[in-house]
Order: sequence, then structure tokens, then C-alpha cells
Amino acid sequence: MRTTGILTHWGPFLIESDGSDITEVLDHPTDPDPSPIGQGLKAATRSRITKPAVRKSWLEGGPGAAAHLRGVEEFVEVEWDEAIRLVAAELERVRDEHGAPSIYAGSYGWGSAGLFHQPSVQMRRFFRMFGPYTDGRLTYSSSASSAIVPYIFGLGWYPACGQQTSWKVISETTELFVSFGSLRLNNTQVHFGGQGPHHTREWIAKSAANGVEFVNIGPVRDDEADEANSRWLPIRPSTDVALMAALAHTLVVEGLADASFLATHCVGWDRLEPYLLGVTDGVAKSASWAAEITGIDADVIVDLAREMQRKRTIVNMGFSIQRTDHGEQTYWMATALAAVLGQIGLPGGGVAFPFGAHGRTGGGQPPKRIPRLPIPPPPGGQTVISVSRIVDLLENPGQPFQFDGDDQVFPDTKLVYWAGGNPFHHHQDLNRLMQAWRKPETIIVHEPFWNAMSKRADIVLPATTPLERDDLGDGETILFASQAALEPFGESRDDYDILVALADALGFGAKFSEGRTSQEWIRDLYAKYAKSEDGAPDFDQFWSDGLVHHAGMGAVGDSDHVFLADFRADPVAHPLPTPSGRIELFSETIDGFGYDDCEGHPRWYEPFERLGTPLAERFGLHLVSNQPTTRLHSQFDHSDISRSTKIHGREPARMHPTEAAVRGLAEGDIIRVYNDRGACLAGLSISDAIAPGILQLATGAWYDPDETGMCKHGNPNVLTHDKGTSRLAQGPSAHTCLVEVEKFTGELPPITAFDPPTFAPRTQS
Ligand SMILES: Nc1nc2c(c(=O)[nH]1)N[C@H]1C(S)=C(S)[C@@H](COP(=O)(O)OP(=O)(O)OC[C@H]3O[C@@H](n4cnc5c(=O)[nH]c(N)nc54)[C@H](O)[C@@H]3O)O[C@H]1N2
Ligand SMILES: Nc1nc2c(c(=O)[nH]1)N[C@H]1C(S)=C(S)[C@@H](COP(=O)(O)OP(=O)(O)OC[C@H]3O[C@@H](n4cnc5c(=O)[nH]c(N)nc54)[C@H](O)[C@@H]3O)O[C@H]1N2
Ligand SMILES: [Mo]
Repeated sequence: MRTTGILTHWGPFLIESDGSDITEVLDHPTDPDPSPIGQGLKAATRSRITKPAVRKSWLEGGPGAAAHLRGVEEFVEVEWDEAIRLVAAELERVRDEHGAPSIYAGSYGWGSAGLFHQPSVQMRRFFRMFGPYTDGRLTYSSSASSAIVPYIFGLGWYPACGQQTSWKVISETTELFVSFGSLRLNNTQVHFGGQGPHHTREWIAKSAANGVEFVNIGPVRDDEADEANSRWLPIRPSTDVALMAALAHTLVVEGLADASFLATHCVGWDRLEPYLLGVTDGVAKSASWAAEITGIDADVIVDLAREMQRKRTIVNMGFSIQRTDHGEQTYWMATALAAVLGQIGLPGGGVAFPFGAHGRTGGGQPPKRIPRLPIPPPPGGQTVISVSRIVDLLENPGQPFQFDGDDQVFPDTKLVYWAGGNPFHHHQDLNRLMQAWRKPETIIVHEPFWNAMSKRADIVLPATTPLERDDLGDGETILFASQAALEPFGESRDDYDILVALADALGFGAKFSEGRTSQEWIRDLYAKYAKSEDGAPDFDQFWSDGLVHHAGMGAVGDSDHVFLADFRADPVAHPLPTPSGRIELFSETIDGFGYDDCEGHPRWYEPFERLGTPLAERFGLHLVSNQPTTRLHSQFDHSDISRSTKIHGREPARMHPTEAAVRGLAEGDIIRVYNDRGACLAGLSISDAIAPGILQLATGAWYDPDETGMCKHGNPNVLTHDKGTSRLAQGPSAHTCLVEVEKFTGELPPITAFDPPTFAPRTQS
């Protein structure tokens, strides 16, 4: 029996194991509020891929053979040498016959938090050395906000998130903390690339005890921690921009706008104000106008506007509001609202993001930069799509597309290469993805588990999990030794070792590996870190201590940092890096793109669907496919902790008692959720924490379609629409989605999501 430490995207844990299995997952002594997701790690050895495997027709008939059988056909297991030979030859063939851009290796996803083994870093390093492949930019999390924020503030997205006002300042100075898309404690369990010990609950409790009032603008009451004691303002999803505009409009018409702040710190108010007042389009964005759209009474809107002006108010945004049609507008209009309030840059006031969307916001100190595997610059001739436009890419070879000011042409994708992500989890409209997935000639994946994605590949290379290898873990104020607890499962290999073998076969092995094993890389990266850290021990000491606290970093959240304070104090001496040096409420650059779905200033655009429109007569519920509580996305859905929440094996879906009553539904019923795009089953849970008109069904149930395409298990992405937010970000708009629900009365089909595929013996040719 041995005990090792690990840092995951959902926090640090101690693992007790006998070398081949985990016996216990223990809370880490540094973590005051450990995540239940940790228990999922116990499933690390279930549903595993043991050996490289090739889809039978592909092996026998070559690239493209019977591509429609992906996901149904048997696999043939092969030896590693053969697998590497096949993959290397196929990469070379496609590059030579079709040009490297016909390889899509954007490979989005949340594989391993480790600083070295993170698959997205490994992949980018490998493919940038291989040639000008097609890559993806932005994320499924925050495409729209990350595309618009640089135009508003001139700051890169991650630096802007890292500069948010500290929790200490909020707890001491904020009076009203208004969240659009909620301060969702559940989601603060997680941070990409490693979540350190969890402190958000503590800070929320401290703030509430100090008198901070939290307002939850969103469709789900219990998103916010009990400790927050929040006021709940349910809103129709995808209508936040209308509410923000009306709050700003109210302040203007009541003479409460901060004209001086708008004049000295912003540009574009002269363009935005006439829009809000209705001078430009004849529609005043008044409280009564917004009431019709949002479902919130006009007097509630007016009162909230006045209260926000009277009090020291933070306007906070999660990510959910921008994973909607025209999601760019949410961050822009919220900034405009905060500018009208005039509190930007003041302690405890202004604009904030994304408190409640991940665990580190409000940490109050610049993130520690820890050395990692270097990624070379992109080779010339890259095509770069917005990462969530993968199906547009597969469907439209040769067609032009517009993205963030660039005009490009989609290449003809012949080969898709994925490691560390799961499009059959993360992508919208999975029935459409299923069709497009048949088009490439070859699909290659590295994956530890037999999930919906690996089962739909042609060549499957079994990858180790982070539990099977050593790594460094970035835990905010602490560097963790993330230590192997288990032997590699079956014949699985580290992504790094797979890529080294491939690079060797392709002739750039020495360049890729620089002659180092992964252990040597990790020691080398640590040595670079230790060199610039006062008092950091040598590697062996660090490894036996299990962690090192970064020098000079205080406790999480405990600083006096205020977002944009210098700019506020003196906008001439500390201009923002925007073209005007100020907050851009009108952007000449965006205006110059000429996009009719993202014009020069923030505005309300009708989403493709929402409650309160004729379509809602057929599909009367807005689907909130939010983040799950007991897992990270689809990871470890096959664990006991995730499966314990299921109802008759189906993902739980929650709705308000009145919505259940009108549909004749009872607690525990199996329901069929449907719209014109698809259908899935789910298990009903009735709760008044869900606003009327809403169905809440978390993401991440492993996709398990029957022969009609209905997901038997409850994956909401059979229902969501696959449309870019706008030409600017081309981000996902998963949270804009109407559905209807009925009782499922048929015979309950068994769940097959966690079963391995079938295997065929090798036939002699
Ligand atoms: N409807 C709807 N859809 C959504 C969302 C939503 O709110 N609603 N949210 C979106 C968001 S914000 C995100 S970020 C995405 C998340 O989408 P993904 O990041 O694709 O989802 P994960 O389930 O985390 O997939 C990670 C995969 O990597 C594998 N993996 C883990 N470690 C390793 C490793 O070391 N090596 C290799 N090779 N593989 C590894 C895991 O087994 C898993 O299959 O989903 C998006 N999809
Ligand atoms: N436990 C856990 N935590 C996670 C993750 C996970 O998988 N598991 N995933 C992580 C990732 S990758 C990300 S990107 C973040 C995502 O963070 P977010 O995008 O902020 O999270 P969601 O869970 O999609 O949505 C949060 C809440 O927003 C509300 N909401 C939905 N649509 C709307 C809307 O149109 N308007 C308003 N006002 N409210 C709306 C719903 O009540 C929903 O519960 O979470 C991270 N945290
Ligand atoms: Mo995300």
C-alpha cells in the first residue's frame, strides 16, 4: 500500500493504492473544501482501453473504408509497433497527397491538468513541428467573452481574468454583488490546468457575514451557495443583454448615469446612448421593453437599477451567459452598464468576470508562471478555425468563413487527430456531428477510456491517465508533485511517449524530445522553476515533500488588488491598451469588420430561439445544460460518485413543480426530452430551485444513442444547436436551446455507454 499526491483540474488529493488499483481517495490536507469529484478517480481502471486498436474496415480496406460504420463496427487489436507505423504512414500520406492543412489537430479538451503531460500542449508541440496543420483557437468555455474582451479593455482574456479584484476587497467594500449567470459554487470546484485548495466558499461566507448582498440573476436558485444567502432574480435564459440595456437605460433617463466617468474613461458613449434611448432604431431599451423579453417585471428592473447606483456594486458575469447566441454582447453590455454606474476601478465596484465559473477568480495575485514544455511558433500557412466550428469545417471544404476579422477558406479535412478531449461530449448537435464525422478518411485518437469518442475512431491509441505518471501540478499558490499511483493500465502509454515514437518514425524525434524522457523533462522544468524561487528545495526534496509553496504569494484572495484601479485613478498616465486608451463602448475595429451580427457597439440581437416567442409554444422549456456537480464534463461519468446521482441509470433533469404538473409528470419518471434537432432520455427530479420554464440537465452523460439517434443516457448535446455566436468569436451557443418534455412510456433501453466495443480477431490477408 502506498500514498501519493495528485493535482487534478478539480483539486489536490492523496491517493492510496496497491499499485494496480486505488483503494482510497483522501482529502488533501491543504484543501479546506475538497471536491466530491475526487472520488471519481476510483474508476480510473474501469472501461479502459488495453491495447492499440484499429477499426476493422479501416485496417482491411484502408483510409475511408466504410466510414459510416464508425461507432458500430468491431475493432482489431494490434501491437504498438504496428499502430505507430500505421499512424505515421497515414500522417505522411495525407500531408503528401492533400497538404498538411487537411489534417485537423485542434484537439480541444480538458485532458490531464499536469504541467508537462497536458495533451493539448503535447499535441501543439508535435503538430507545429510536423507542418502547417489546421488548428483551433478559443475554447468551448469562453469563446465569445475571450474574443470581445480584448476589444473592450485591450487586455488579453487570461490576463484580464487574472487581474480581477480580490475576494478580500470584495468582502470589505462591496455592498451589492450582482451576478449574471450566477456565482455558481459548484463550478468553482474546477480550474483548467489545476485547481489548488478551494477557498471560494470561505470567501463567499466571509463576504455575506460582512453584509455583502448577493443577487443571483439566473434560472437556477441553488446555483449559489447557501452561505451567500442570495436574492434570486430568475431571468429567461439568453436575454441578459436586454436586462443590462434596460438597467443602463433606466439610469440614463433618471439622470443617474455617471457622465463624467463616461467622458473621461470611455469612448463610444455618444454612439451607445442614442441606441439605448431608441434614437437610432426607434426602440427605447426601457425597463418595460426588457420586461417583455426577460420575463422580469419592469418595476423590478427599475428598482434594481436605482439600488445598483446607490450601493457599491459589482457587475459579475459567469461564462454561461456568453455560451449563447450573440454571447459577445453580454460582456460588452455588462461593461457598458458598469461604466454608466461609474464604479469601474473602485474597490468593490465595477465589472467582474468570471466569479463562479472557475475556482481561481478573485485570488488577487498574478498567476505564477511555471516553466512548461515549450511550444514552437506556428508554421506558416496554418488554417485556424474557432474551435467550436469543427462541424462547419468538416461539412464545408473550400467554402469561405469569417472569424474575428479574418477571411479564410475551410480546407478539405481528410484526417482528424484528437488527444485529451471528447467532441462527443463537448460539441453541440451530436446528430449533425455524427454525419460530419463520417467525412474524414481517418480519425486517430489517444484516449484512456472506451467512451463515445474512442469508439467512433479508426485508430485508437490507449493513453495513460494522470494517475499513472509523474507530473508537476500548478495549484495556484502551491506547486504540487503529481505522483504516479498506479502502473500504466494494460499496454497504455503516456501521450508524450506516443508522440515521441511517432516523431521518431516521421524523422523529427530528436527535435521533439530533445533527447529527454518525461522524467527528465519534469526534473528540468522543476530545476528552471527552483532557480527563480527563493528557498525552493531541490527536486528530490520537493518530490518527497509533495509540494512547495510559491515564494512571495499570500493566501488565496487575501490581497488589496482592485481590477483597473490605476486606469481609474489616472486614465492618461495609465491608459488601457485599446486604440483609444479607454474602455471601448464603441470599437472602430469591430465596426470595420462589417459584421451584421456583431456591430460597433453592444446591442440586443434576437437569439435564434428563446422563451416568449412562437417557437416556445412547441418547445416550452429552456434547456440549461450546465456543468455537472459530481464530475468534470464527461470525465469519470462511469464512476460510482457520478452514477449515484442517476435516476434509473439516466442523467437527472430538474424542473419546477408547476411544469411537471402541467405535463402530468412525477418525481423519478423517465422523461423524453426533445426538439427538432434530437432527443434524449433523462430521470426527472422536481424542484422549486428551478425557475418555471426551465429544464436543467447537466452535460457529461456519456453519449449513448439508439438506432434513431435518441441518447438513452441523457447527453443534452443531442438537443443543442451548433451555431457560432457571431462572426466575431464563432463560439458555441449551447445555452440557447428550447426543448419539450414528455413521459417516456416505452420499455427502458439498457445503458451501453460504458461498455467496450466488440473486437474481431485478425484475419490473414
Ligand atoms: N451542452 C453543453 N455542452 C458543453 C458545455 C455546456 O455548458 N453545455 N460546456 C462546454 C465546455 S465549457 C467545455 S470546457 C467542454 C468540455 O469538453 P471536453 O474537455 O472535451 O470534455 P472532457 O469530458 O473533460 O474530455 C476530456 C477527455 O480527455 C480524456 N483524458 C483525460 N486525461 C487524458 C490524458 O492524459 N490523455 C489523453 N489522451 N486523454 C485524456 C478524458 O478521458 C476525456 O475523454 O464541453 C462543452 N460542452
Ligand atoms: N463541478 C464542475 N465544475 C466545473 C465544470 C465541471 O464540469 N464540473 N466545468 C468547468 C468549465 S470547463 C467551465 S467553462 C465553467 C463554466 O461555468 P459557467 O459557464 O458559468 O457554468 P454553467 O454551469 O454552464 O452555468 C452556470 C449557471 O448559469 C445559469 N445560466 C444558464 N444560462 C443562462 C443565461 O442565459 N442567463 C443567465 N443569467 N444565467 C444562465 C444557470 O443557472 C447555470 O446553472 O465551469 C467549470 N466548473
Ligand atoms: Mo469550459
